[in-house]
Amino acid sequence: MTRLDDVEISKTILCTYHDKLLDRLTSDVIVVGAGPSGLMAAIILARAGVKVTVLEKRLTPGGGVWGGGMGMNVVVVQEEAIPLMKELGVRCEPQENGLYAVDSIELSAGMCYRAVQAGVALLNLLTVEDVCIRGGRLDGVVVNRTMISGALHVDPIVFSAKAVLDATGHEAVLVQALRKRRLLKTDADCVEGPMDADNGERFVVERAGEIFPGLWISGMSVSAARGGPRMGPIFGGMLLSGRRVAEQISAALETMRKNE
Ligand code: 48H
Repeated sequence: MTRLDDVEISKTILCTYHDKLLDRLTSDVIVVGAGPSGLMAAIILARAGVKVTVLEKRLTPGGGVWGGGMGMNVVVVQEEAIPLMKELGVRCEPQENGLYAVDSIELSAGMCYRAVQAGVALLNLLTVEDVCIRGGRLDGVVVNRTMISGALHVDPIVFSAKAVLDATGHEAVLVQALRKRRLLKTDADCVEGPMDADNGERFVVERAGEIFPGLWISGMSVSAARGGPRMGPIFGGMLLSGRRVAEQISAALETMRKNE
């Protein structure tokens, strides 16, 4: 057996994490929130060679997928999301009603695995507290350790990016940071609507997009920001919303490259 030196173990963690953190202070894309829509967007962008950093406040990435419906660890997806599930390598069990049942542990863990394998830096236990705006464009986020955020008077640090995705689900944290300063001109009074799976799923896909220069929204952030219906434990719309926003961000990065 290798002789184990306790300090060397600590040093390995410190050096590796320090290098990763330093490298990720600047990214092409920051995704805030490692739920299904944010992870889907991150995977697609990273597979296309984009430098993507995901910031997640909890210990465990995966967002609302882990809990399935009412804590029963199964989620539902619809036909349109099956190609994405195949790309993720996550198994779906077809049902007689045309829906598919998915093990929520396989989906959450599978998305995290695919993201990291694609080159995404997934930094957990970091809470995004605020936004940076320069020249009318959102170009970074203000971050603190989750254990510190809101508990201790310790100043945060900044991560910058060419594009930022608010994938924080029901909380829509970055949208709310803009709203409280009255910086969002549209949808100022919108709140998430009551349950309606069919329209809710359509809404989060169709209305995903750039809501402020430099800031995109996907998944439940779309419902919260633009007043769409909630949809309960069906997750195809979250994945498709993430894909849609990844395509838009990809096109925006391409335009930025041409104008550089
Ligand atoms: C860093 C943060 C912060 C912060 C939050 O809730 P999510 O799973 O989000 P989506 O939109 O990908 O998926 C929504 C889905 O899970 C859901 O809730 C559905 C379908 N509900 C339907 C219904 O009717 O209720 O993930 C958001 C992630 C979580 O992991 C949070 O911990 C994280 O964002 N997060 N990360 N800084 N300030 N706030």
